[in-house]
Amino acid sequence: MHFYILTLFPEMIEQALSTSIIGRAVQKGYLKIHAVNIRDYTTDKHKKVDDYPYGGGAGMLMQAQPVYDAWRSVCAQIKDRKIQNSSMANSREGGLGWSRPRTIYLTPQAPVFTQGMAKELALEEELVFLCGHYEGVDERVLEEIVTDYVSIGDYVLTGGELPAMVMADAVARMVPGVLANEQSGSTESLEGGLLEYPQYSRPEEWNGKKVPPVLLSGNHAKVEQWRREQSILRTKERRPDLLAQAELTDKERETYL
Ligand code: 6GU
Repeated sequence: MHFYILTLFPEMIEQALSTSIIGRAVQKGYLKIHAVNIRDYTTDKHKKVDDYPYGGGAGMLMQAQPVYDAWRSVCAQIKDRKIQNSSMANSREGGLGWSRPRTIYLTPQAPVFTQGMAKELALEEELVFLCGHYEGVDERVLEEIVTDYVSIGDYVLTGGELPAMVMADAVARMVPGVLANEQSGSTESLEGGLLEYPQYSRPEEWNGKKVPPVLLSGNHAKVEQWRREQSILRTKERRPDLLAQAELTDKERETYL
């Protein structure tokens, strides 16, 4: 899967996404991260990419031209790669029409990102993220290129880079092969709308605290039952708002809620 991240701070992206699990997935060829510097596309002789908002107000806006030209360049790269990969003869589009890539603008003025969205976006062959800075981006270029507006939560950040990296990480780990253990992509927190159960490793006793005995019992069914109960109780305690949507049996609702 290809991630194209349009930003004024490409080093920030390259640094973060070259580390740990995502970095390993890039090295193994499951993911490719393209950090695209919007400033490289400005036609301004002083390399300017921002200007004052019409009508006045605080701060500067990113101008339409460099953003649009950077995006067009990414679209051309995607198209070239598709032509290379598909023999022109049996390509459905005959090498002509190409649908525009999914293009996500990171903004607090949008629906909040969820695990469900991460799963859905992981089915795409390529994703384009536009990171705004300053007070935002000229509305006209957003209208032209953006397919999805996404926020990562109800608070304000200084730019879209951290949200883009949050989304890229969450999407990437749903791409087959990225996680070493395929199971961990699905049985974790938020699957079935419940939080994950507590976990323990060696030693059996630490700081006067013992590992719950059921986990040492070797009884698989009992362990699963205990984990399920812990998930429900933890969700009730920490995120009661999730319980309405959670997949619980009638018996579980009766027993725990
Ligand atoms: Cl997606 N962008 C910015 N700039 N701030 C945010 C956000 C996004 N989500 C929450 N705060």
